[in-house]
Amino acid sequence: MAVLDVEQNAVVIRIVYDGPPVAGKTTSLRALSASLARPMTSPRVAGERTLFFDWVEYTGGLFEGHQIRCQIVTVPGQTVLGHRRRALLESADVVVFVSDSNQNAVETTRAYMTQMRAVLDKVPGPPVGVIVQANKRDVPGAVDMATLKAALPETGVAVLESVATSGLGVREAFVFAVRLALDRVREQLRYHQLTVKSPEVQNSDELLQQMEQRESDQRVIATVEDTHEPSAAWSALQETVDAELRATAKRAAQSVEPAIPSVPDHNVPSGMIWPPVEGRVLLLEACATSFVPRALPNGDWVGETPSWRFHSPRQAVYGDADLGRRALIEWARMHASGQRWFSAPRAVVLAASGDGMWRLWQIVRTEESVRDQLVRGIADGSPFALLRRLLDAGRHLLAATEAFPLAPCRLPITVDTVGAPNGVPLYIGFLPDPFLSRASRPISAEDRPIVLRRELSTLASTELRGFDGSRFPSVRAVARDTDSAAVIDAVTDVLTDAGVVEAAVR
Ligand SMILES: Nc1nc2c(ncn2[C@@H]2O[C@H](COP(=O)(O)OP(=O)(O)OP(=O)(O)O)[C@@H](O)[C@H]2O)c(=O)[nH]1
Ligand SMILES: [Mg+2]
Repeated sequence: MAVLDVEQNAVVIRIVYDGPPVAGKTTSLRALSASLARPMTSPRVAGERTLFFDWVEYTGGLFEGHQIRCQIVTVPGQTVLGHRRRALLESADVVVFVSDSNQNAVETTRAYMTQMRAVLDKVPGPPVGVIVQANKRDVPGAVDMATLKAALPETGVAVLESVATSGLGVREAFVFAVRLALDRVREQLRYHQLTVKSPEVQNSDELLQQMEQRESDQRVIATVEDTHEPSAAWSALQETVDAELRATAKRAAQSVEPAIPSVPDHNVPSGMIWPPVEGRVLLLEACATSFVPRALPNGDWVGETPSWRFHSPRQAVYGDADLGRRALIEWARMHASGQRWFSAPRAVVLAASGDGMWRLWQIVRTEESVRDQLVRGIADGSPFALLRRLLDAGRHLLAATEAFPLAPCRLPITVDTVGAPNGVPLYIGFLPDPFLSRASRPISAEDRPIVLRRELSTLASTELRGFDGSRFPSVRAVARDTDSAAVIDAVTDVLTDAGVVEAAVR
């Protein structure tokens, strides 16, 4: 969006600070604002979280006789605000991608950078430059730079280290970014692509106004489109926040910060649970036994009650209820569109987390996995029956490699995430965050046996250890006509590798 403002004799460029949630974009801009001695404005923040952007304006230096005016903005990192992030990225002349050095942020960093690249690739004109500002280098256990670089989805990108809280490295990244932006402007000049006009927005207020206007235009379009697919569940989900919700929000805002998030219960306000009616019934049952959630190493929260499992991704936390509800709608949409592939019942709930924030939980009934089925076989079956179960496991896994790639998002095919409650393979694990999930992709006929062998070997090496090979019949003696050759071969090879059957008994 660089423009040549002839009236002001200035080239106006936009430098966008992008990156995963809480990576330190706002903190970087705050440090830069201090270093440049220019004020930072942050409209409509929710606590520490950016909702729209932070803004700093800086004029300094000359380019071809024109002053260089920099509009420096951060994006909001929360996944649910992806539409605002995208709009700002589309306006960038250069991006400072702020990454987080915490071990558990590597996956998100990677996903965010891939998303950023997809947006930038569509920006018309010369390529938009990117510099990675590897932030939080001071945190204990920070991933080393080589690992961090290797985890980035693109190679050859400039990376500078920073500690935004102390300002270290922030100004250097900014100076480099301005250079990249001016390289782009020079290309635009060369090909007569540089627009000569005053910039669309002159200050933070105007940018906010522009973004709000665009969003309200899009809502009108979305409302018109929505009327084509009326559904009681959807309209119930989208009903406005009622007094009940406001009361809960107030209670949540008053409570003190707990280390462990509060868990949902069946009294959550309406509009905060999907599916609206069955979901509440499910919650009543699932939460009949209380549980204390525990954090996984990646920062996600999980919990179990006798027949139910709960999961809340690290990043699925929202500063206000409306944002959470927006995310809930995306989660619900994904659940609804993939019912053919997912075990049921399932629910998604937005619950006050106890610290004034809101957290999304998904709740799944515990189903027997391919691994569980085999383990049950070990406990009560003969070697013959056990082998039969291994062949069944292979059949379900192979069927999953054919069926799951048709689901609306990529689903991991493992002995723990595939089950066959009614003889048909279903995904029994937790769904990925729809804002971060990857598109499903077909698994080729050559790759399917590879997945099959990988998962069967996992089963053999963990569950069949200690079995005496001499007790096993040959795989062919147990196989039925309905077992495919791919499964029979895979089971035979895996058992032979595990030393459970002799190669000779094939
Ligand atoms: N230790 C350490 N903490 C940092 C650093 N940079 C930022 N933080 C902390 O990380 C937290 C999040 O920082 P923000 O700057 O608000 O993150 P953000 O990327 O703007 O987050 P969103 O706006 O929600 O996307 C704050 O508590 C910061 O103090 C750093 O270099 N080192
Ligand atoms: Mg921020």
